[in-house]
Amino acid sequence: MDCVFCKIIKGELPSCKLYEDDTTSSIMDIADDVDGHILVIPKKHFKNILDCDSDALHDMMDTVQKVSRHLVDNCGYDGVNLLNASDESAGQSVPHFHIHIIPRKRNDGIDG
Ligand code: DGP
Repeated sequence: MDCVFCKIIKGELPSCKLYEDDTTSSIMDIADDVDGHILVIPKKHFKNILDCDSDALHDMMDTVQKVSRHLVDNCGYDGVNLLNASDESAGQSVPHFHIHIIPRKRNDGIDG
């Protein structure tokens, strides 16, 4: 399948990987928009949250919490925003389920 995130997970494309376990991978987003923008991705291909099974969803949220805790406990951030776009109608540009983690600091000036 011609899926950019499947290729990253298989090691066929490079990525800056921050955390990995049996079912998920966490990488830096390629977009140079905000510091520390991370994507959490299931290793199994699902188009988005609408077709993700409950085991994979549980594993994804577990990883999202782990990575978020790490950012707050060890990297000087105060909180996080989580973002998911499911379906092109919602702005999804990569059709492999992923959750964005945007690390936040008090008064960092980022909208949202
Ligand atoms: P979304 O628009 O919600 O589907 O987010 C897709 C994100 O994926 C977007 O922020 C940019 C990121 N992205 C696209 N291609 C690559 C890639 O090859 N490597 C990495 N690390 N991120 C990518």
